[in-house]
This record gives sequence, structure tokens and C-alpha cells, in this order.
Amino acid sequence: MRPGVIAKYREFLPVTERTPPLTLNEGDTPLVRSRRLAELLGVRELYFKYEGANPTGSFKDRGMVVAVAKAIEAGRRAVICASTGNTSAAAAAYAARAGLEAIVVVPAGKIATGKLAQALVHGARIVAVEGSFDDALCIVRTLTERHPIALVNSINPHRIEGQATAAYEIVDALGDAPDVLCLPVGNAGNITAYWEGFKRYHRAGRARRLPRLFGFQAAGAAPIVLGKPVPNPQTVATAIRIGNPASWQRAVRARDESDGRIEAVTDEEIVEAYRLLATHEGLFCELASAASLAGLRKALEHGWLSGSERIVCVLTGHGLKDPDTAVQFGGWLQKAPPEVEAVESLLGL
Ligand code: AN7
Repeated sequence: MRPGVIAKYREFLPVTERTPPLTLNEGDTPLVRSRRLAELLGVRELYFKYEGANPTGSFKDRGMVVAVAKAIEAGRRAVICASTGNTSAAAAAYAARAGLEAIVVVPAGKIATGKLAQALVHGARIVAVEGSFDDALCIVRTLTERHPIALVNSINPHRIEGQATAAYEIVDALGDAPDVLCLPVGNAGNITAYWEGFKRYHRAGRARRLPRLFGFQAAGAAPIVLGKPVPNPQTVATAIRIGNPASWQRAVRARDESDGRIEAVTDEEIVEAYRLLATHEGLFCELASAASLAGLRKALEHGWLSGSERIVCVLTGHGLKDPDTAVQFGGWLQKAPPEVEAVESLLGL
């Protein structure tokens, strides 16, 4: 049973009697124990938190359901966000569910087809700007200062509180926090949310320990690693193509308080991890999500981790969001006439 995050974690969320019970039955995503990759990498205990199993196919649903419910409670009729794709898909779906208007501002030509399709089909109004995600975020921030529209980017604290429910689920499933959590970092809301979540659950006595957080940016979009904004971020992982993260300082605090790291992984490393997850575990995630595994491999190579830890990698979004990328990388595909013998010989059977 998936009651949705508001019903399930009510006591840990900013909900009141006046908060509408909005849900698309998000959360309760699989924590899949790794078999083949754990062995390949030499990790004793490895899990993948498969956030692609959320209703709109990414972790954004956890925060969006809370943000939209609170927007309704505050009397708002419309929501707005800037997005590299997933936030806009979640905003459009939850706004549709709630009967609100959704407006999304995206970097033109830089969001995966599936995500654009989601925002379109749910009836959002979409503005594609000839600029970056960072430009889009500046624009929506100003618009919400001028108009009574709820901003549902992760600057909105309700987004962070909702996303913290993923940390609660991991602790509930494992009986305690893991030693290490690996995740991709873009606008840095999610690493902030996990850290808040683990700390809150720990304070509430639900976990005995706190994990180390290992966040990974794409090398061409790694402002936190470089220590300065990246004016023209570039990466194949469009979801994390962000040069000036809104939650930068909080991500640094999460890293330091947890004795973790924020590092960069190259596009090649991301693509390799993406394929490994699909071919060795049957887990199809999007490129940005694979930064968590790419980063774990790097951490093991550099000796930052030994492999004796209990490790969770967060797979933030579903691979079907971006089928163009999957098809572009190819695989084994041959053409044949519609005859048994032809197919048999092609397959070498
Ligand atoms: C699959 O949708 O920023 O560090 O506008 O879609 O919390 O930003 C998406 C980010 C990781 C990074 N994985 O999380 C957006 C957006 C996937 C994502 C991230 C995103 P944050």
C-alpha cells in the first residue's frame, strides 16, 4: 500500500488540518539490493533507491506534493517553476491533480523529450528561454515577487521537507541510516533534503547513526567542486546542467557536517554507469541519476571508501524520460526478413 508521503510521514511534515490531502500515491519506492554490481565493485552491501518508480518518474514528486498542497492551503491558484525537466513534470502533474494552473520555464532545447511531453500533456504553460536553467530560475524568482503565484522550485522549503521522506524510507527499510549515501547534485536541493531528513529522523530516535553524504556533479557543471559558478554549464546529463545551484551553501554544510564529499564525474563515467545499471542490474535510470554510481566507483578507486560500508545510491529519475539518449547509445539490433530461418541464423542458433 502506498498512501503517499503526506499521509505516511505526516508527523515529520509541515501539514496542518487545513492542508489538503493531495497525493498521487508517491513514495514507497523500491530499495533494490545490488547483486552483480556489488560484486563487480567489491562493495559488501549496496542498494539502489529507485526513485524512477514515483508517479511522474522522479524523486521530485515527494517535494512537489507538499509544495502544491501548501500552495493550495495559502490560497494560491497557480504554481511556477524553472526546470531542467523533472521539476516541471512533477509541478504540471500535481497542479493538474489539484486543479491549479502550472507555468514552467525551461532552457530551450536542453530538456529530455519525455519530461517536456509530461509538462505538455498535463496542461502546463511552458516558456522555453534561450538561456540556461540558472537564467530560468532568476526569471521565475522575480515573477513570484511581482505576482501571487507559488514558486515550487526547491528554494521553497516545503519541497525540501517533502523530499526528506526518501531518507525516512531508507532508514525504515534498513532499520538504520546507511554508512554512505551517494547521489547526483544539480540545484543541490536533494542533498540538502536528505541531510535534513536523516538528522530529523535521528533526533526523533528512529535512526542510531547518520550517514556520510557523497554528492556528485557532472564535470562540465560542477560549481560546488570548483568553488565558483559555471556560467555556461555543459553535460550530457541535462537534468544536472546547472551552474549556480540555489542550495549551494546548504549542500556544502551537508557535506561538511556529514563528513562527506562533493566531487565531479565526467560524462564518460556517467554514461558507463548508466549502461552498467541497465545491463547488470536491470535498472533503467536517466543519465543524471547514474552520476551516483559513477561517483561511487570513483570513490572506491580513490580509496575514499573501502567497500566494507553499507552504501545506498539514489537513482533519481527513470530512464524512459529520455529514450532518445538510450537509443542513441545503441545496443544489439539487427534487421531480418520475416522468416524463422533468417532470424535463427542471424542469432546463431
Ligand atoms: C533526475 O527538474 O533541477 O540537486 O529542474 O532531475 O536537487 O537539483 C532536476 C534535478 C538529480 C539533481 N537527478 O537534484 C529540475 C532539476 C535528476 C534530476 C537532480 C535532478 P537537485
